[in-house]
Amino acid sequence: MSNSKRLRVAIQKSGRLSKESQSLLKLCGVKINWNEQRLIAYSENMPLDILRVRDDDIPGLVFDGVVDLGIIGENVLEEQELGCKFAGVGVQYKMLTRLDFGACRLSIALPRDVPYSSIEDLKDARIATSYPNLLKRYMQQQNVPFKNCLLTGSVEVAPTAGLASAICDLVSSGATLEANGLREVEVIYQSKACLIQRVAELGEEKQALVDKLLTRIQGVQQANE
Ligand code: PRT
Ligand code: ZN
Repeated sequence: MSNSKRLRVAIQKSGRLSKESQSLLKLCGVKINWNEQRLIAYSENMPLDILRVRDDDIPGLVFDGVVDLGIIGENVLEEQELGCKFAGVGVQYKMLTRLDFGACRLSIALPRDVPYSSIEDLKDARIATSYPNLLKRYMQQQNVPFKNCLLTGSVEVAPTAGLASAICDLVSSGATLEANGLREVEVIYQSKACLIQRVAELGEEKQALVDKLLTRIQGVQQANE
């Protein structure tokens, strides 16, 4: 548990959420000397430190109270939360706000020439994905049994490589599916980045800083609307 007097915020080190997480903090008036190599970046004008980690590590750091806040894609957050739930482990965190970046959807896609009329067509299909829990929840809700093929990368080439007959992957523009001869047949989850807080009390001063940041974030987001 973090008992530091400084607020600890975890953001993605390098990837699709990094730049916008950094810009958001900057727009909220947090001054940081970003040194690309450092795991920790210290704010010069607020009692706040940034931890830069892989996005997959952020939910666990918040669940365990090792950091106070985290900026993370809802897809990763919910996938991990469901994983814990399916394993019988409870997790806790507070959802502070959805953010206006990192938008994408998790979709099932099939080779373009494979006919598709309904989810029933996926009965017993082998589906490659990095999101086994979100996929499992969706297929259970639809009452359609399937076979899970867990891949942590290159999911879109699984059908061509003969590893699976369908995929379930993140989509934003659709260009990757298109380039791999795939077509989207079911959208199973809509995601954006979000800001979460650990559930354990932060203490008055740190909580006041969180409240101030949250008000500023809401101001920044309204100005962007
Ligand atoms: O190294 P680290 O583990 O931190 O990063 P990562 O490689 O796991 O994640 P990263 O940086 O790729 O994505 C971080 C988060 O950005 C995701 O968890 C989503 O919340 C969000 N996001 C938004 C996306 C996309 N859009 C997206 N398009 N994440 C991934 N993609 C990939 C998708 O997997 C597919 O390969 O982009 C490709 C599809 O894009 P289109 O535009 O061709 O459809
Ligand atoms: Zn990741």
